[in-house]
Amino acid sequence: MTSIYKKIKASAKNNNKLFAVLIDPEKVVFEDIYSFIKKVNNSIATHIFVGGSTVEDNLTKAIVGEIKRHTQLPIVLFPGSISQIADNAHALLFLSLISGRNPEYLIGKHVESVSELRNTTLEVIPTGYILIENEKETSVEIVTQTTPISRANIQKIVDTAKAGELLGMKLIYLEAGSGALEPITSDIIKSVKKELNIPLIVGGGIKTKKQLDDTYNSGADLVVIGTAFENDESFFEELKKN
Ligand code: 1GP
Repeated sequence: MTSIYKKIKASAKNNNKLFAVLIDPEKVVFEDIYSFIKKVNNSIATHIFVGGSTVEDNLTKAIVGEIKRHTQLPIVLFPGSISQIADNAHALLFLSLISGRNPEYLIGKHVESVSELRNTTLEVIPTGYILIENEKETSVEIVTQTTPISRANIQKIVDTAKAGELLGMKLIYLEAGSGALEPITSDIIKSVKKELNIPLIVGGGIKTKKQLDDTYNSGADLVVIGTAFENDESFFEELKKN
């Protein structure tokens, strides 16, 4: 099987846009997963991401198991903590929070997670995770005790993304925060994209088809949406497969 990362890379090269629906195990009702995943399957989604800031132990594995019963889409863990490593998913974004200066989220948690990862067949994808300031405090900030980069400081955002690439990370994820009031701006995405040779993921605060299209047109290779579907599943109607 071609690796999930290789496919993301090939898609980015060919300008085939990718779309991930984010499922937070704490926010989904187990019994509703089947009907939700049916909508995901009929949409433009190419990936399902699973993760949240605070998730109780073992819940992720149960949720991934149920999602897998109903879809062929690759399931990628987007973990907020080590307890969200579930060996029944396909891949894991090995996130290093490079916008912050908390060593725990730059390398500490990663070292701790290895004893668990060793026993899985998860495809581990090193990802530079960059939190960009939003008007309200995000759960990532609270949980990680880090400060996001100001949206006005585009050069710092670009330099941070490039440093991640130079360190060998395979993806860069620009994050406005779950439920952000506004998505990451076009200027930021364009400037980062211009300098990067690795695929770019963008997420946080995208609630409309227009915002999604703007995010793609600015240069995002893969866009992640979670909250908009939690608030209103009819949004899937606008994102149906052709
Ligand atoms: C959050 O980027 C993701 O980590 C998605 O954000 O929930 O705002 O869509 P939303």
